[in-house]
Amino acid sequence: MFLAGMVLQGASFAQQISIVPEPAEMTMPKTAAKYVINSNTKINLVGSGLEESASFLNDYIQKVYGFKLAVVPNGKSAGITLSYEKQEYRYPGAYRMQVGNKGVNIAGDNANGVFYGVQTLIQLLPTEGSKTALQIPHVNIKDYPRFGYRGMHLDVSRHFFDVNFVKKYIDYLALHKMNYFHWHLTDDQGWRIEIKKYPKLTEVGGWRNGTIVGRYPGTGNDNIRVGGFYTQDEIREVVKYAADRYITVVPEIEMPGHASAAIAAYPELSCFPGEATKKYVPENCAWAGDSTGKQVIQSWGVYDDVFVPSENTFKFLEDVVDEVIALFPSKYIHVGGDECPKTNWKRSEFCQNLIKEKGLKDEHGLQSYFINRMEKYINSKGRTIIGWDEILEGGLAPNALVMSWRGEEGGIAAAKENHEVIMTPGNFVYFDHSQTRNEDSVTIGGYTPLEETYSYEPVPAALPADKQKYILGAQANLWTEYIKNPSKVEYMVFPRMSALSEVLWSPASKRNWKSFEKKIPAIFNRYGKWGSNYSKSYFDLKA
Ligand code: TNX
Repeated sequence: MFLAGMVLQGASFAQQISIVPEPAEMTMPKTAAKYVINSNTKINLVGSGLEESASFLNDYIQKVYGFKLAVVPNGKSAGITLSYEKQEYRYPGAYRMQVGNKGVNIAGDNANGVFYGVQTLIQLLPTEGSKTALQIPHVNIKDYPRFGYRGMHLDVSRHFFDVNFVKKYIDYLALHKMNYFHWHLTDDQGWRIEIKKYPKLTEVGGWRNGTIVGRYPGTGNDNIRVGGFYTQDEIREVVKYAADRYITVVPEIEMPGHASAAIAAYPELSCFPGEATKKYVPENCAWAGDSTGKQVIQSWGVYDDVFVPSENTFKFLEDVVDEVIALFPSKYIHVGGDECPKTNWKRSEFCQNLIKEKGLKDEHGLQSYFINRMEKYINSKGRTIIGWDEILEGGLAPNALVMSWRGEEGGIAAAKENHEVIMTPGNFVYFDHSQTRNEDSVTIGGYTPLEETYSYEPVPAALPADKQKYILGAQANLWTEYIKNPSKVEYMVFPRMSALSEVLWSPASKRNWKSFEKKIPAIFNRYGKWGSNYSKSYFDLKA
């Protein structure tokens, strides 16, 4: 009986390896033997540049298990060894890992690969049992990413999230081997990045009355002043924090639409400054704007108040871009471009004259002119623009990368024109959609259950073989109209983010819903260890 129990335990343990995203290749020796990590275990660093990986592991063990390991540069003793080993793969981040009697060896193609090996090791740590003797199974892994762009977005405009939470969010990306954080910093309901040259952007544009009028009243934050912004020092701190985790932060500054917070601060950026000045004065609320009585809009949606394509606006945007570029080393600068109503451009004499003067076809041509001009400026600083798929309207800017959100059509069209593409189609990767039909909180609408996200294939079958290379990867977006605190962010992203990580990292041949399903209990245990909220709706669906 006892022996049979042991064998069974061994067999079931072997199946309990639940690494997400699933590694490219993994073999387990036929043994239930385990290597034990305890407070005497050392982390040996062989080579330079491995400190970040060691400290991420140490911080994790400290936080979850309450002890720390000694880090030994050029160490040779048994324990955990981090080192380098050349591996030829398309994207950075490949690593090999062996766990055996003598310990754990992680060899990365570069420091990023070692860091990903450490993430895998973290997922081998037990979520139950002893917290002082951590048993990990013997295993051999060879792993590398499928896509070069593995992204998550966070809208901090509709609701503001402070630096501490942004860092936590970045840690979630790191734990899932994701490498791009798209920071949606400006929108109609708030401007969140300090721009030294235009202080009113955050003094006025960073704050609003929390009461939401219109759709779903009562889902806001009551009749109080809400908002906030990041100082430039805080932005630098976040960029560094992300870089230490091999994550690039892509900033987004919305133009020409979704610009009414900026216009509340500087009405001259609108086609009709007089109207704008009046419009952003709130009525009947406890917090009624700054000393001039101005505040940003108090409802969700898309607004006619967009940037006027004047020389004054371009000067303003170039100044903003200068400060943004100095803060963010990212090759990519996101300029938005989505949902720009043409109402004001249609009724503005200035815009109509500009259309004639520049020989443009119509307002869509004007949108293209706007984005092209900003692209030229941003390219002159050595950076590439990203835009939402509406930037295809009226002609794509020559070097732009397209984020395809209204389905995949925009992405397919852009790739056919030899433009780089990141897929973010609403049906699969909009994490503001509900993940259950029994939703117990208000969401924006849409239904995107876990399996839907898991089934997503970023390279469309409709794309000719020679154009597939333009699909750099995919990203999930988290718009926060109905997400006003960190706990709801976690609830909306987990477990879908874990599913997405497998879409982006694991070889297509390794992606299997049935195997992923088996890992869900372990994934949930891990969220528990992180102290994170998550949606258990997957089990509702099964019930
Ligand atoms: C569309 S997706 C938007 C956002 C909203 C979102 C709500 C995109 C480029 N624009 O401004 O928050 O829908 O799902």
